Amino acid sequence: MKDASPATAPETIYLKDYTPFGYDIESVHLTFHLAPEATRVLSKIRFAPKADATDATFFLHGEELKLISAKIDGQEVSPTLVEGGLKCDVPSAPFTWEAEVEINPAGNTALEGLYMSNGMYCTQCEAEGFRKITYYPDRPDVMSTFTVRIEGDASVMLSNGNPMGKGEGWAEWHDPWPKPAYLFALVAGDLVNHPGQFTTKSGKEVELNIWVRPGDEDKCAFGMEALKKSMKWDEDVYGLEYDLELFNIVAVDDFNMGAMENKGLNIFNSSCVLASPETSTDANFERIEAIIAHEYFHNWTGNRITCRDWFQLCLKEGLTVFRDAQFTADMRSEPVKRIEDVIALRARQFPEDNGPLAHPPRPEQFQEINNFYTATVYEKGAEVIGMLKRLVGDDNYYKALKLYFERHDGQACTIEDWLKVFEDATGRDLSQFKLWYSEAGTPRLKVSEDYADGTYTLTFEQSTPPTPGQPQKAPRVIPVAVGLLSPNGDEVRGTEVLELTEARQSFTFEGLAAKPVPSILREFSAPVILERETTNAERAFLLAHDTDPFNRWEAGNALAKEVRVAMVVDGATPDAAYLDALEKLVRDDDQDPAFRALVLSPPSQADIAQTLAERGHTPDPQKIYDAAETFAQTLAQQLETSLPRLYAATTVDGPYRPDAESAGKRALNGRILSLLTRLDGGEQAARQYATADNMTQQYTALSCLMKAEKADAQSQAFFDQWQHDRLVMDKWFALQIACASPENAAATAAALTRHPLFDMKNPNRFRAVFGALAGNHAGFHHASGDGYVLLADNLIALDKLNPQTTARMCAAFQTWKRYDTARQERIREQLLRIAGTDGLSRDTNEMVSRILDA
Ligand code: 0A1
Ligand code: ZN
Repeated sequence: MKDASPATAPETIYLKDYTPFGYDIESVHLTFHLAPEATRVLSKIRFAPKADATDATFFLHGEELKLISAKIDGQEVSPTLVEGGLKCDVPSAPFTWEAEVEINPAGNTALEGLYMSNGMYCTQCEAEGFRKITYYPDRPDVMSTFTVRIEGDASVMLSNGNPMGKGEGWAEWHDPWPKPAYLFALVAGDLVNHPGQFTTKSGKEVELNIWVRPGDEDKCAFGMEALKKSMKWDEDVYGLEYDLELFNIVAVDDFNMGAMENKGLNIFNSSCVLASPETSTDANFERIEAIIAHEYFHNWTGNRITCRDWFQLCLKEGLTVFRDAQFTADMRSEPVKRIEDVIALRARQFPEDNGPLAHPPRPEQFQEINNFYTATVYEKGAEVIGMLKRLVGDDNYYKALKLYFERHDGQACTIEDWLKVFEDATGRDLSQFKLWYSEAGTPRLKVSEDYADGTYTLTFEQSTPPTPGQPQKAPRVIPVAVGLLSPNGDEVRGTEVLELTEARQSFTFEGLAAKPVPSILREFSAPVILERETTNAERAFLLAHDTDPFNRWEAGNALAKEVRVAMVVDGATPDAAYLDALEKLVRDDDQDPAFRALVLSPPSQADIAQTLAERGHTPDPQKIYDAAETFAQTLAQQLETSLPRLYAATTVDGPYRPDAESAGKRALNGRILSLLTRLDGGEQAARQYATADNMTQQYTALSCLMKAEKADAQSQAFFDQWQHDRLVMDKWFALQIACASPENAAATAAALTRHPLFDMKNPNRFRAVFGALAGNHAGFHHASGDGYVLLADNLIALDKLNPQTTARMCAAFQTWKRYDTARQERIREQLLRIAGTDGLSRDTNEMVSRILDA
């Protein structure tokens, strides 16, 4: 009798088990015969056994491949097919491996490997997608040059590197730079291009192209300018020049992430490259500029220097996010960018770092690497570099980076290599600093103060709560930027960076005539949670007087949170002093409109829930929602007489321009319109909707009307106007759910999943609906539990098609332990239902198990 075989437990991969591959690859030749359901891929790879190999096993990764034939040095061989690939006996001297496989791009809904999107062939190989194209050592430390021949009937056929030739039905490409397989790309389709040109600082001419579907060519100009600005900026700031004759960008509609930095052939989610004033908001323009820069910057930080293994992902991602943030700060406004980044960090990374999915920027184990493209690896990874730069100073930072590029160009590196460069360039010991890479969790920084006889003392106590697998935490190096203000508002000590290294540490400031007001953690100099007993009066004082714009915003933000917490916990009424401070600010034309818009933007309801949880309360989503509504209504009433005038004064007339200054003004105008809509029943918003000639103003007006439940006509008009445009339709889907009242959110989302334009296979559309549902805090967490059930139903359905996007969306449940037992029970039920689904993917299984383990 045959035993019932137990379900195989998913394998866990550990950093400590790293072993190099036993072979070098001298060259790779690939030939693709494209056909939607049966593409043939021929590979010809020159392998050389390494003299010092510790493991000579010849294992090639391969998944979902039909092996047609394999040869070594021209002789047919019969490799052994094993779980996840094949093994073969190979010669002990250099040899040529040839294989022919068949794959099915049209049936590939996971969007990893070679797949089809609207009739176009495209690839996504990071992290481990190349193994779905052919048998190969699919690991980032195996690097080679690639020569690619594509045969098919598409008018445009692209791959990495420089073009070698093309004719009727074929094209050939050669990439001279050795690269890992995850940077391989191929695109074939009937595409049109928006061309451009860039001359590098050493005088090399580079041809640029953005390739899109016919009809989208009028949405490429902004992306092209962003690309040229990025190329110039990387030369000016980091001295880094582009290294091929050609740089191609392709827009695809079906894509799991934002974009991908394949060498010389970046592939973009169309939402992250296509832009026009009529169809894109200011926020879209800013994001597109940043993502184009990010992918371009990867050419050096990621491609020329790559990662030894996937545990080192933050080596390329943290650094590249840090670089794109520097770029945006330079192109736009430094303080505004910093504030936006901190808002995003708190919204996405803090919940991760303080919940069941917490992991260090460099994790030490995973089951599915795709689950580690996280806010911790990306955004906290960038914060860590920001701290390093602050600790060593700007000059030393650029000196270390110069050394990094000199020493490691062409290599696959580790975090140790990265830190060693800083140690060698500066003479500094970074062993304690390294804890930021190896330990998870957001440090708490308790601050107390003392003043006597002209001497002011600040005492810091740091501690980091336990995280999964890491119960004990050691003190970290924390750079705390501090300035001191005198009671009359003058700055008596400019910004100084205090370097914390111990669990408890004091710093003194002498010669102060009066007890100062401290401005701590200026520019958010470290990703920590500051805990300090202070008063609303002092926060209002800092909001009015701090010279550090970040901390001025932070003071306002802290006040906004305190006021809402008091409303939720004690049933307080909105704080009058805070309302006055906001009124003063909104009228203060000397202040940057973008800054005023940020201070006027309420903290998110999820953020209030997190703050309540940190203070030991169980957040009630409905009460948080009610407090937000009451506060906004009270503020609107307080400003009642001046709102129409303020609205008129901040309206941006004239042709739309996406620059930061105009966008800042429109953001302020939008905040004012949302307050005004609470009083005028939507009159002004309807007028703005009717006359808007750009998406920012149209979208803002529509969202105000939807929130007021006065948008029936406009919502239909918007649909009629834009139903042909996929990206605008994503907005229409998302907005209805984001603006729905708590009791209607799940039903609105459910209805939209039945809309003819809902397409589960398109990640953008799925995220539009379910990202909006999860983002509607009170709606998703409505006591009925309907939001949880709807999301779980759809995750179960999506997992069969696209595990990667399903797994990422599971994070909506990660904060479940902060809510009351009834909600916890409802969420747990759904998590268990997902976990119990037959044939659940490894991706989703890992996420759900980690969340359940909380
Ligand atoms: N390296 C890309 C992000 C990316 C990661 C994985 C992908 O598919 C699984 C796709 C893109 C970046 O940082 O932009
Ligand atoms: Zn990246």
